[in-house]
Amino acid sequence: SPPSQPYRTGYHFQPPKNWINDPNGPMIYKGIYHLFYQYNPKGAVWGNIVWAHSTSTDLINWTPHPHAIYPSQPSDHYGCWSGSATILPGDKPIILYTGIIDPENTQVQNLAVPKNLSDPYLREWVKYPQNPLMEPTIENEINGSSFRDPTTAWLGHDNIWRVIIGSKIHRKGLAVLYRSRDFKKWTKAKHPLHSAKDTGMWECPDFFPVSTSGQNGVDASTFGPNVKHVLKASLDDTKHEYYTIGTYNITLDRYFPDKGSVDSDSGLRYDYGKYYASKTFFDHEKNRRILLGWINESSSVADDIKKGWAGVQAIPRKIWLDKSRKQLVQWPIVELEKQRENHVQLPSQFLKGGSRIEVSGVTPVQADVEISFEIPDLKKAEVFNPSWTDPQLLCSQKGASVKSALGPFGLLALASKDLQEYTAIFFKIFKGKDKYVVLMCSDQSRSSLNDDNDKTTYGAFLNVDPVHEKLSLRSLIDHSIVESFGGGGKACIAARVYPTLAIDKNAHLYAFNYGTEKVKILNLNAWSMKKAHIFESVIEDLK
Ligand code: DQQ
Repeated sequence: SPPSQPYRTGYHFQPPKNWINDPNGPMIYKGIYHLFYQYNPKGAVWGNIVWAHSTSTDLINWTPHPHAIYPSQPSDHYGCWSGSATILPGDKPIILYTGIIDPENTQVQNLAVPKNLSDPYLREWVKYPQNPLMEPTIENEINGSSFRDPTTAWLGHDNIWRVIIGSKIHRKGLAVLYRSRDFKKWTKAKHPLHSAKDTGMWECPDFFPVSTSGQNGVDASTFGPNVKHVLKASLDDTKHEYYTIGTYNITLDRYFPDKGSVDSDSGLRYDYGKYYASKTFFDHEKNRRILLGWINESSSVADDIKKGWAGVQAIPRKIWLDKSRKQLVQWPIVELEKQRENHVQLPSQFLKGGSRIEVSGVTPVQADVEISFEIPDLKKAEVFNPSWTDPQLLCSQKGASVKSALGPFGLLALASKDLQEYTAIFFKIFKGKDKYVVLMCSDQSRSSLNDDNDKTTYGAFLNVDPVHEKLSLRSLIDHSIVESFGGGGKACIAARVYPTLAIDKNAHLYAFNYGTEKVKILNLNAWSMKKAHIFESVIEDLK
């Protein structure tokens, strides 16, 4: 008999039931990773928001704890929205979060500290009795319904803490800056750290330094010539996240995006699929910066209510500055590889135009697949039209079924035997004016026979030179998730899919090439993924 819950994940984080959204306050404390997240204890749709809490030693297997932060003061009576943790000197974690104070969703910023620092699980949190610390007023010109999501704070050489809060004035999105000496009395700076016209409300901003050499992360309070800074905003209007790379001038307390780095709808994204309200933290034990993000459903609200849950967390990604210094690179944390089993490797081989090979020996619904290609003859590539500026549009017009010379080639995930259903993750290569253009797509249009799902196709341009570099793709397949990394993490696309046939033992995995020219598979490695221990114990009263 078919499984009653075919879309529940095997190794992506999700609670047993109900709605989840943004990751909150991620940190490492005494060797334990903490994930808090927006959670509705009462149902599978957004509402009644509290901070649920889980801890882990590997960011993959998680132990649930009682809710950490929930309405208990006038300053958060109507909800405990997103926020961040900062580790104060002396290894003292502190949380800033947004409290909702009335039915109109007026927003203020609150503080909470662990009750007992000797508990590595930080199970109990105490709110500052004088909350809120920051509130909207006429004088400070903050709109009370657009004032939320404090970041991790950073400390200047002047011993003053800084934090930014997402906001907007009319259509201008902004990162409001506050300063404090003691983390309790905060003063709004005259200028925002940064703003951009016509971007609407900036939710869940994130601001952090990245090293200009290598993949190591650095602490939030690192400045100087060896780092660049990154500013990310989650745009409420489009539910897409954009980031820029730039320079932080600490004297002016302002951020200047590099030329060519645009913070508007044409800018860089962490993920070109479904991925939102993300947040990074510095893992000082492993010297890396880790990115967490929420992957929402693409199913209908009625289906979410029927299945009793909605929302998952993406696999945590290590994040660093690319050698070009023009973009970030992301890769699933190395700990994920412990979940791998049943390794299958295919010999290097040519994949003729219009052909497909099945990858057997792994469980196609719960797998990790890495494939890399080499293109024997690039000369035949279709000519790129410079008016093609929108990769998502290009991927939807030139989906998996539209062949060109070089591509589509890639993977067919969660495919039914007769290919009535599949999700295609693939590349197409075009000949541009002075270089080749690589397009990466995740085509969900045939992912399910159920048309109630949002089956939008996603796409990104991939900054890889197919003349000198191999073209690689890694996809993390997990029942209703296909999370893909192109070019070693230069473009990422997370997708949600809900097959009706390609579930459980009836799903298949293929490598394919529907272009007219042959491509060479250099490597294909696939693994089944072990089920992670996430909420396996019976959860009694979480509160
Ligand atoms: N989710 C939270 C807000 C945030 C939004 C509420 C982003 O704090 O702006 O659940 O998804």
